[in-house]
Amino acid sequence: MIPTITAFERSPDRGRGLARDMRVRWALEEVGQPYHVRLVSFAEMKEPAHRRRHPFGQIPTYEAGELTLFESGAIVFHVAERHRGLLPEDVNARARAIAWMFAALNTVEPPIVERGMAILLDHARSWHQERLALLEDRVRTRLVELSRRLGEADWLDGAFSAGDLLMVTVLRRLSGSGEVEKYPNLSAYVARGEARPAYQRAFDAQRAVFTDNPANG
Ligand SMILES: N[C@@H](CCC(=O)N[C@@H](CS)C(=O)NCC(=O)O)C(=O)O
Repeated sequence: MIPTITAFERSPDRGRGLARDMRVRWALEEVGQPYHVRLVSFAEMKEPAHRRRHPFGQIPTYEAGELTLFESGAIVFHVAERHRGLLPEDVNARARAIAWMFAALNTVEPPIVERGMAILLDHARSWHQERLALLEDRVRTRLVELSRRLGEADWLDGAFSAGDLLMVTVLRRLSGSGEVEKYPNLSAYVARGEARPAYQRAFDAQRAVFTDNPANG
């Protein structure tokens, strides 16, 4: 059964692979699972047909047979559970890899998203610069902590896992800010993720959605 995922018809990131379908595509590529993509416009995402797939009217979603899932973390976990290669066999190592999945989405991603939203939506507010400084501090705290824990290791806990896959995609959301580059080990960690052939296939596929759309000139 070939699953179908959803992605932006016109991603605001202009094909830089920052939208959350990227992590799902990457997971599917890592395990060698082919997939179909249903592209949705912003208007379609808010219509009942898509809200049946995703209660919050967002991407990505995942459909395979009778199963419909939303939330990128839940989808990556589902893929990792059903295929070999993204979670260790050893029970304790598996639990630790899952903890890193949660850490990526629950501890590291929120301040990064808050910072991004503030830049996007609040730049005209009188208090913007003051709040941005505060949010950037919160991001830096997490980066310092993550950098310390990663140390000289290639991946967060032994072999590459779904925890690394999510963490790399979360750190990539800071692309262009120069923040990750302040921590050479984190920068190298992201580059290691991006160098994986599965990452590159996923990246090229999402980029093609942007480049193949004549409206993007
Ligand atoms: N926690 C959700 C967040 C989903 C999300 O924010 N998706 C964004 C794209 S990366 C979206 O659909 N934004 C459009 C909107 O919210 O209208 C996940 O990880 O899947």
